[in-house]
Amino acid sequence: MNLFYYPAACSLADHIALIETGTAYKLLSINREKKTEDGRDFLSINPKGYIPTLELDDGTILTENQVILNYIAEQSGKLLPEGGIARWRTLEALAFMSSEIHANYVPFFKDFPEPEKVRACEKLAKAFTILADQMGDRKFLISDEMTIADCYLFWVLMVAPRSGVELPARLRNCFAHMKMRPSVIQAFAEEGLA
Ligand SMILES: N[C@@H](CCC(=O)N[C@@H](CS)C(=O)NCC(=O)O)C(=O)O
Repeated sequence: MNLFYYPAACSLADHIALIETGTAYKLLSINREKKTEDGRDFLSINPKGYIPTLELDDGTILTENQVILNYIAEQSGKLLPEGGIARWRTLEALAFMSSEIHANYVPFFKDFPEPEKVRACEKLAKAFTILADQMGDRKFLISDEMTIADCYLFWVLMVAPRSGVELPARLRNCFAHMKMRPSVIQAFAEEGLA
């Protein structure tokens, strides 16, 4: 399968999940003109025009980070608790990070007016506190085992400094230990990140 990505963008979560689960994949970047690395028109592949976009071996296209992460987990049988409340907490955390954190990064990515940035900072600070409280003393967000929520969490924490919001210590520590995982080191190398 092909993962369309921009270096250091939210597709990094899916990239890490692919490596963690041992799934075979090919990375394809997209340039400013929305041409893919293998010379195709990206908008004809995904009219939404954004990444992550997953192209399955039969040509099927999947979009939306939460869905792609779920697909990778379901296909591999890894990174998603099989049942019980932990499974729902994982999905809940993905939805929370997407709508309450990722969406509130937009004012910083697109340089919105200051009042919108201030409002976003307030929401982000609250959301980070909620995640840190939820994490408690566990190694990862949901349990001591890594899940797809942690793949997304890693990217969310990596980007947090752009907002200027200080991360709670638990999240800073989680980011530091995840950064040393072989999957993260490999993903950074493959995306050409420092
Ligand atoms: N709703 C999408 C949003 C994905 C998204 O925001 N992707 C950004 C990168 S982090 C992107 O491709 N932006 C480029 C654009 O919108 O042209 C998801 O959750 O997957």
